[in-house]
Order: sequence, then C-alpha cells, then structure tokens
Amino acid sequence: MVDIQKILIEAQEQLKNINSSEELSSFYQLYLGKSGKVTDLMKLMKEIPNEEKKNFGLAVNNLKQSISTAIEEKEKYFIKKKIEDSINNTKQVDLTIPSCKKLKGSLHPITIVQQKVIDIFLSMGFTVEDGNEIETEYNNFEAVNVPKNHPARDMQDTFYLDNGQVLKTHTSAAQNRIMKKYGAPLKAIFPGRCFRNEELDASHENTFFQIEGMMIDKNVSISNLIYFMKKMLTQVFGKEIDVRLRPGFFPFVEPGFELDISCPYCNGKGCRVCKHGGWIELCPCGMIHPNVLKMGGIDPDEYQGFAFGLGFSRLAMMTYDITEIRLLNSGNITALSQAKVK
Ligand code: FA5
Repeated sequence: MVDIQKILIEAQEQLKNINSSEELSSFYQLYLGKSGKVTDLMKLMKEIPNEEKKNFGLAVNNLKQSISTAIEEKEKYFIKKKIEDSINNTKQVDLTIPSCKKLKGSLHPITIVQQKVIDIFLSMGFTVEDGNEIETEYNNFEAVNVPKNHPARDMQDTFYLDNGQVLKTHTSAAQNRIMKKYGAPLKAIFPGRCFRNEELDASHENTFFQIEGMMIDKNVSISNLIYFMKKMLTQVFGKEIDVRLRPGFFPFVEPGFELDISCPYCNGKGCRVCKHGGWIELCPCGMIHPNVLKMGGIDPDEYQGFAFGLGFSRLAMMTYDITEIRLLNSGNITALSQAKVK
C-alpha cells in the first residue's frame, strides 16, 4: 500500500532546502510533472479496488493540493526576495539633497555701467581710448601740470615701481598721449583702472575705476561741459538729472570744478544716498589748463577744452545700490549677483 503521508512529509522536507527558482522547477517536475511522484499515484487509480478508490483519490488530491500550495508560496517568496534584493543593490537616491544649480555667469556691474557710458559718448561723437595702467611719472604728473615737489602730488598717494614708473593714479595720465595722438579738435573718453595707496573704507579702494573725458575745439566752453555731462547722466540714470558746479582745485584745469548731480533717488528732496543734501558729488572737471594743452602740442590761443574725471566705481555703486566699494573687487559672486539696478 502506498504511504501518501510519507510522500507529503518527504516533499515538505525537500522544499525547505530549496533556495532558487531553478531548484523549485525541478522540485515541481519531481512531484507534479508528467512522470512526477503525484502524477504516478494518479495513474495508479485504475489498479485500486473500487471500495478504496474514493479515499485513495481524496488522499492523492489532498497531496497534490498541499504540494501545489507549497510550491506557489515558495515561488511568491522568491519573487519578493528578488525585488527586495534589486532595491537593496540599487544606488540609493536622496531626494532631499539640494540639486546642483548651474550658475550663469554675468558681466561685472562695473563693466555693465562702463559699456553704457561708452555707448552714450560714442553716440555723441566721442572716440574711446585706452590708457596704460603702468605710466611714466611724466604722463601721470608733469604732463598734467603737476611738477615734481608740487603739493598736489600728495593728494594722490602713489605706488612707485622700482623702475621709476608709477601705477596710474588717475585717468588724466592719458591726456597728454591722446592729445599728441589726435591733435585738435578732439573728443575722446578713456576709461581705466587707477591705483592709490589709500586708507580703505566703504568708498575708498586702492584699485578703482575712473572715466576721463576731453573735448577740445575752438570756442569750447563750460556750457559744453555741462551739456554733455547732463546728457550722459540723464541717460545713465534714465531720468532728467540736474547738475551744478562748485569751485574745485586741480592743477590741470582752470577754472576747476566739482560737478554735483541732483540726487536721482529722491529727486533732490534729500535721502540716505545724498546724505539728505539733495545733491551728490560725482565728477571733478574744468577747462583744460593752457599749460596742459601746450604740453600736448595744442595751441591754447586757438583751442580750448574741457576735461572731466568721473569716479566710475562710485557711479556703478550708485547705479547698483552697492554701499561698500570693496565688494566690487572682491570676486564675491553671491554678493555681486545680488546687486540690483536702482
Ligand atoms: C582726479 O583724479 C582728477 N584726475 C579728475 C579730473 C579730471 C579733474 C579732469 C579735472 C579734470 P580725484 O582725485 O578727485 O580727481 O578723483 C576723481 C574721482 O575718482 C573722485 O571723485 C572719486 O569718485 C574717484 N576716486 C578717487 N579716489 C578714489 C578711491 N580711492 N576709491 C574710489 N574712488 C576714488
């Protein structure tokens, strides 16, 4: 007589040691396949006496059911394990890590405002010239009427190089070369980096920018100077700007002035930027001294001219609402990118 219970126990034992889907399919073939142990039992049915057929059939069916269920469960277990393994072996992604932003570059505030001023002067017929950063003492001082031992040299703390040349203290250092290059009449601006060995604070840097301008022709007057400055500043600030002149001393101009602008932020009413005075000191200027014209090869009896030296770093600060000049040279992209046009 076949011991069905024994076959079931044997199958359950074998199943415990099965560790892969491949082993499980062999197990299936061994019991439920075409010539499997359970299938063979079913084939025995016809040899079983009639009175035992019912019990035998029931027992074989139960055996088949038990083995099928066990195989199904094991199969489910393998599928689940496969999914879990693949999750565990996949590189984990932390969705809370901030993404790496691609930072877009932009032009420096100085460059943006400089380009704007250059465009305005180009549209008014001025030529744009370049100045050297390392200059001869002659160009920086003597040629603009500041001879050796003149007290005005002390106003510009100068970096001297071992070879006797200087780091240009002002853009006026290019005046002589430009006059000699073009002669008169002449309309030119020359932006540039200047250097002074100064005490640093929120509005003084040792390296800063100026834009110099010169117009030389017959019958040039202070009215021309006021006209061009007003026109340029009105375009830079995008609104009508009033200017006023106060006397100022510079050896290379006579008369010399300090040009103030009506505060573009409060329209002259008084605010933090203009220190509540309604005016901002922006640009020293004046009529070019006859000695300077002469040294530039231009006859002062025939020609006159005006010159101005715009403190360009400060103009950029005003335009971008930057209150600390040292930020401009800091290379601090975060701070510079927060600078907003006023
Ligand atoms: C001059 O440099 C004259 N060459 C300007 C000039 C040109 C006058 C032509 C007349 C005719 P001053 O030293 O004041 O002048 O400087 C001009 C401007 O440069 C100042 O008004 C200021 O805005 C800026 N400046 C001067 N020193 C510094 C500094 N250390 N840091 C930032 N800006 C400065």
